Amino acid sequence: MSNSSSHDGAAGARPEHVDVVVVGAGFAGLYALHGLRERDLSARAFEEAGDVGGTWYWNRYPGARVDIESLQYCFHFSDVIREEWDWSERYASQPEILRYFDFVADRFDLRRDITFNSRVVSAVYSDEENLWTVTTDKGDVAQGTYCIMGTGLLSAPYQPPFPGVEDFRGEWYHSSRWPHEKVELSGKRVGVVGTGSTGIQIIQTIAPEVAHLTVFQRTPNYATPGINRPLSKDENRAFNARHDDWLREVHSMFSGQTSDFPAPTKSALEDSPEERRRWFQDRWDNGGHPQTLLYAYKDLLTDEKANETACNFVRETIRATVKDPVTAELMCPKDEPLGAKRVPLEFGYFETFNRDNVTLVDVKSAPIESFTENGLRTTNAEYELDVIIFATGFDAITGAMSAIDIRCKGGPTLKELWTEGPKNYLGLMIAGMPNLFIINGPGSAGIKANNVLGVEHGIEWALSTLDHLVGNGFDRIEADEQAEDEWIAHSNDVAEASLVSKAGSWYTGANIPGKPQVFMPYFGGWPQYREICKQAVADGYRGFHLSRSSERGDTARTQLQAADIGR
Ligand code: NA7
Repeated sequence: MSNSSSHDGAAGARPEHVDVVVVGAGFAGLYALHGLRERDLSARAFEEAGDVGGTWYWNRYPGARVDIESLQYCFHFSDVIREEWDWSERYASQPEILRYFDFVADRFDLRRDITFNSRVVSAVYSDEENLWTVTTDKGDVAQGTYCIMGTGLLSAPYQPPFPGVEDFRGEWYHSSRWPHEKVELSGKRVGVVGTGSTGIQIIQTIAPEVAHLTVFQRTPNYATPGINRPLSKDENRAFNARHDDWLREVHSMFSGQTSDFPAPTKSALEDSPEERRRWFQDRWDNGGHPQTLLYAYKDLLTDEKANETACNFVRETIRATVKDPVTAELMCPKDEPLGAKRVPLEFGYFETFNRDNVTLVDVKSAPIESFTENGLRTTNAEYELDVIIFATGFDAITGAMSAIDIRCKGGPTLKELWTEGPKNYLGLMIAGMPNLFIINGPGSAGIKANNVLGVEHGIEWALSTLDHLVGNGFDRIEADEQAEDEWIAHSNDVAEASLVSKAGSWYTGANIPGKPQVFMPYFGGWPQYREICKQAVADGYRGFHLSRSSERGDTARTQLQAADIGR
């Protein structure tokens, strides 16, 4: 298809004309480029980072590791990739995942369509021309009929605006902007702010190396054990041999992940306390994200009393592990259900607090006020530190897209459209933003399931939609506003019916001051989500408007054009 004007990536280059402009070179961007090339559709991808990898390019802090089993957390669309790549650990480390990205990019020769070190600052759609114009901070411009936003869930770091940073004489880092060169921590007094998944990984990794570690904790987390181990070539092969069966199974799982345990059928309240304890202990000892405690019983995410039994199990385990009773009590999460926040995986985290060189500081009762020349000051003490690490999370799910000036010419920006929360239809498209595909964005079930499956679903939906548009002479698709409202109402209903919306977190936007608070992932379950998306297509792209530029103004609902589909 179209590709005019050579692209040299230089500032001020004239617009490159392609069929599809892709934003990002993480899982979504790479799969999009591969799929587009297979269809002979031209593409240009822009990536802020210096190479492929998305969140795995940036999050190179000590101890960074995936919290979904490596065999599941990877591309599933390609036999070639699976056959030529072996994972070396149950939970791969960040360097190994980055090597995987490098391998995929090389294997499919994807880098030639990517401009690196170039951050997209605007994406503007012209209704007249049916064209997206995407511009970067380096002055690169690409124009295409379609735009795929593969900007990632966790790519806009959040740094609390503590005053006095310019006074601090030591070094400080955000976990998600970790330097490429080694940061020397040995023999230093190090402070870590934040005890989410990232903080936990950093703390358990650096504690043995540093002179002293001060952990600034605002809210404790129900972390559960990962139980990592090496994976042999044979285990990789065995997984590949049953890959088709695995795919069928995973697509039938509410959680979008498979585990060593069968799907739960019992209520937690049906078992005696002793039976429950054994049941939980089995899963705890096996480790792993979905199969830990959340899916030990069928009602842990829907019934507060059932959930509390699992919370108590985790608290008892923390109290039995952390020797200092005051520290142990501070580390026990209270007043929030297990699973409402994403459950971090830990690898010796709780034991870390038995070390003499580790101190826990409760910054809920005495919040951090400012940096000082020598460290950090809370409302009741000053802490002298050589290095401060912020593991304070992300403006998740919407942050990266909202940072881009995305709009239709003359219309509101996406950020303005989302002032009350991120409206969208099926987590795939947005009313008022034609031909813009969002991948694993708000409204997608992939966020709560396995993110890579979510990405593959979003990209495959976009690619098959492009096939449909091209094959039927359409060149414009847009979500219907009413369909969007109905989807958001349904999404809110399913979230409300469970316990997942009962705690503030990056899922709800509560971690970012001033951000509208809505439960952003779809929580009707992975199979139901896939089925709803599939059914919308089968019903003639129900809830979308498809049209041809040559018939501008023709906005007839696509149900009326159902006869065209499948021609
Ligand atoms: P999270 O899970 O959002 O955790 C951020 C942590 O930072 C959390 O403990 C916060 O405490 C803490 N935080 C944020 N602001 C402050 C201030 N001002 N003072 C003290 N502490 C603060 O981000 P992660 O990077 O750990 O994990 C994100 C996802 O990445 C994770 O779920 C995995 O999927 C991978 P709070 O809980 O808000 O009280």
